Amino acid sequence: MARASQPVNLGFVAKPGTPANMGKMPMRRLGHIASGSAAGSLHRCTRLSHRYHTGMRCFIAIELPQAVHDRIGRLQEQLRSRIRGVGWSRTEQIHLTLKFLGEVPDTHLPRVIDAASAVAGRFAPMDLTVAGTGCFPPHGAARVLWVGVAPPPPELTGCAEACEQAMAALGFPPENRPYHPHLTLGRVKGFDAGRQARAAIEQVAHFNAGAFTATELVLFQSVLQRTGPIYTPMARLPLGG
Ligand code: 2AM
Repeated sequence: MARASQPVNLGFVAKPGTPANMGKMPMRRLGHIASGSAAGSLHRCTRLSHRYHTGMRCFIAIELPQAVHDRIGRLQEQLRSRIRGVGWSRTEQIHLTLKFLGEVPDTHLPRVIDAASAVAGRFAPMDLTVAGTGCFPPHGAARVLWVGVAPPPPELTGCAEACEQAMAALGFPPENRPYHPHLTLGRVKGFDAGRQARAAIEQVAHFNAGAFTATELVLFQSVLQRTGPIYTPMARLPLGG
């Protein structure tokens, strides 16, 4: 996946001695953001940010239904027995990212939610088929193993581009690579494992986890931990308004 080459700089300055990651902030303080309307929570959020000067690492994604997770879990099990040296994504956390934001200051969170909500409202629910497998980079030793969306419908790409533009308007740097919808199965550690992984992933290119209708975008918080990232939904943004 394309990576933002620069950290987001929106004029956010962490207060000395305060954690720069809102993941360490008690969740009850974030409750209104997750459940309330974005516009309604702006004032309260701004007040909070004056107190904490914190932010959170965020991305916009589509969640997968349980049946798709279950089939992806079985694929991971199958691959796990064939490839060593892969850090496997937690199955239940696998998602389809539309836009990675990086660090979002508290003060910007309501604006991010409003902008993402407006984008979601412009797109109808979309039928997605989770199928096909591949690796990043496309040649040589694999570093990221993924399951694809086949074929990616134009609405999905359009929605990702609209998220990109809406977030760029808020000051987030745009991705410099084309959007490639994928669900990360795992990350490969080491060159030999990368070659072995590519061969194994090619053998399951026919994989199909089924179709579902996406009805919302989700703004996730990502907290990086030694045991792997923890993703928490912060706002649910219905497609089609
Ligand atoms: P990936 O699985 O291909 O790494 C949370 O990290 C989500 O945002 C993941 O789906 C991840 O995609 C995606 N993402 C995109 N750009 C990222 C970046 N620069 N850093 C971390 N995650 C990124």
